[in-house]
Amino acid sequence: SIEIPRQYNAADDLIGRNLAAGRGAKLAYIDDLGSYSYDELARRVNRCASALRGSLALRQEDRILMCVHDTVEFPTVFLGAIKAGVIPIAVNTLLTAHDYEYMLTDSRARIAVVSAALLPLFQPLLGKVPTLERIVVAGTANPGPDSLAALLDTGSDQFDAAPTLADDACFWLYSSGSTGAPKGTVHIHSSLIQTAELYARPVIGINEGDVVFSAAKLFFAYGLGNGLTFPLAVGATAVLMAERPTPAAVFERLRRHTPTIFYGVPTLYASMLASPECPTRAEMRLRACTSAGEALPEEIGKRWTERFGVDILDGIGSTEMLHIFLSNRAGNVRYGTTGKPVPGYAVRLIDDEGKEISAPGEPGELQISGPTAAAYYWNNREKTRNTFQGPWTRSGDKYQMDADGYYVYAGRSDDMLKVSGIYVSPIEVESALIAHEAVLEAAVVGCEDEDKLIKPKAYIVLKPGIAITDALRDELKAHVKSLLAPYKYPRWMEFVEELPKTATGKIQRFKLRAAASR
Ligand code: 3SK
Repeated sequence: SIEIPRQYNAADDLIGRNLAAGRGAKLAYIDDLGSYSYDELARRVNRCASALRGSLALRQEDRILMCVHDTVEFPTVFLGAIKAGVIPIAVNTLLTAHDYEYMLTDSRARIAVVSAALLPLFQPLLGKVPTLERIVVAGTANPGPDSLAALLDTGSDQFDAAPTLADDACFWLYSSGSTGAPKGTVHIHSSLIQTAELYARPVIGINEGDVVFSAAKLFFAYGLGNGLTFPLAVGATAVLMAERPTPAAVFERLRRHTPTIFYGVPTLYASMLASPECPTRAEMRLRACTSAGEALPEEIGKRWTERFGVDILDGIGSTEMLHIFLSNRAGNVRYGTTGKPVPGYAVRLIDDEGKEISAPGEPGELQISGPTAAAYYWNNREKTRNTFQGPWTRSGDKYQMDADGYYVYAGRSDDMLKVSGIYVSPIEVESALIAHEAVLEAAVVGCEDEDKLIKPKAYIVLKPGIAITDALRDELKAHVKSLLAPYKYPRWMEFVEELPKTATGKIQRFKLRAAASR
């Protein structure tokens, strides 16, 4: 790991190093509405920091929740808060009002900064969540008194960073598990720059000449590194896109901005390759691509390299470790594996008896040790103790090592599914299905689609007398989408007479997983 002074502010470092290097006039961001130099970003961050501490009267260590699409407003608020010593909590923009109510209540964030399109989900929470004092609206075409633009107008171009320490809480991300509520994962100031120095610089080879584009959004730990920490750490330029990363939207940015580094997830790479609209090799100037979120199928990787002449560096990270700790390397890519440990991190595989596995081919739980581990889960001692065990962080992923030291994904230790790179709890989907009047019981497992990527499949026992029709299938899918974030809905439904169960009535998911994979 790199040396970080005891008094250290992550935002001050990420912005200040570019001004000190004379990059003030260089472009830091390009979003859907414009381009912003490092000088302009620094001004916005200072204005935000001074407005948070000034007109909003926030104190050091207060929290603000951010539900913000990928525009320059994201780095403005995220870094502005950090510079002010205020703790930003960046949350997934695809969730429900119920999820946001939980996160606001759990975190006791005093302010929510919310993209205009998401305001209807948050407005009813003002008054309902007692600790929420105000909603600031980002990305509005008509900036009113509650807008981020108006708030920034109250701030100053100059702001001295709050006297934070390297070990102080800096920002949170929420991480979900198979049971229980999402956990506020508390990261410290020193971690952001460490992810850039340990992974992005040596593994991707990012430098100030790069133009980077991440289809993974900034609210994910993966996207946050890709589109904020890494480019700012080296003075590169990042392209931001507010809309959903459909192949068409991504192609448009690849053609318009010709990034040199592209960061995606396997589902997106598969659908890009399947699209007739995909740009040609000659239209692009990619020199590096990365994938994370779920294991990249070998076939997708090979087809990408064949088509574009550039490898995808598949890796794995976690919200808890902040970014990638195991990755393939340029010139040494072995598709179908997640590569080898990133220097600066140690990994080990632990068997069911708690013993470390040393032989190749034996699967065990992957545990990681490295300087970017989160400090703890907010208000959750039990889960903190279970996940963060001394220097080791448990991943919940099973891996095995091959004879050459490459790590190969072998599934989850819990029941969680990774769908397009986002965790989905099968239990949550089952509860939503059971809430429908036609459903008696339901069990959800992962099933591979035609690209070998996991999607939720539901096995459903209907109440007596309910007929199986296409209309019922559509209704059940719509019902799940109305209760949960839409990406969680079951892509397939199989109606069964009964679910396989143990003598004590526990659903035997392994039998359903085996059935789903046939
Ligand atoms: O899902 C991953 O592999 C990942 C990668 C980088 C940062 C965070 C995550 C969850």
